[in-house]
Amino acid sequence: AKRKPVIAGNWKMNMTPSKAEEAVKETVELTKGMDGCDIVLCVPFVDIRVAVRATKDTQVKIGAQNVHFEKNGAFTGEISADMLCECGVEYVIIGHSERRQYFGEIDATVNLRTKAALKAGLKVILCVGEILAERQANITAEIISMQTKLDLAGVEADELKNLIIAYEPVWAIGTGLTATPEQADKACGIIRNVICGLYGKEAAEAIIIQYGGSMNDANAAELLAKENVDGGLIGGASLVPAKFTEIVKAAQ
Ligand code: 3PY
Repeated sequence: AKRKPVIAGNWKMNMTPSKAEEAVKETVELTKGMDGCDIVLCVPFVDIRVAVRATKDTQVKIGAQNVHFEKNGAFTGEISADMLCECGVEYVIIGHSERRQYFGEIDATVNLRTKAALKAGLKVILCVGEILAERQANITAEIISMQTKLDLAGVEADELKNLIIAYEPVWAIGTGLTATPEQADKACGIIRNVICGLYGKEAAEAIIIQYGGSMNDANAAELLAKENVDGGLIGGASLVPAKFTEIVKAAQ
């Protein structure tokens, strides 16, 4: 690949801090020396402290799975970008389909979160993707183009270096279904074209676009081999350090 891939685990709501510490340490051990891709683990908020400690001065970086868009204030239960930064978090997932599906996330709030996180210096993993009915209605390109444009409204060109887009077809998330390498490549290419239209050719060639949706140790290599697929956002398989390591290995 022309671009250095980014392999990111999305632990979702799994792992208490004690289990997290073990899994992070094991992942650090197993992936030692694998510097052909960037390696990130996006963990639950309460696991951040142990995860950051266990990855200090290692090749593994820590991310969160959401962030609020206001700087601070009366937002009970929320976590700000400044809080994440001070805890040593470098990445944050924004707009995951589970948040869109279960927690009322819409493109307008994804956009606010993205701008706030980038302003604070976090690296954003922005998730877009069509649902099954949209794919069946043949409007995948329209949906992911629209999401990308709405989610990035007002994001400056010089902030793009800290932006990763994850193409996550919703029908492939937590279902065991995976997009074919061709489907993944095509969708990532569509997103790259949108970036080209918004920010120009150079930006489009530089941006990391991941595939996510049941990527695992068995299917990672063929997905990552595709021109437009620059890494993965990995759900279930990222909870098992040996499996996650196989995916990292496939990205070397
Ligand atoms: C999955 O693989 O299920 C994901 O949602 C990754 O974010």
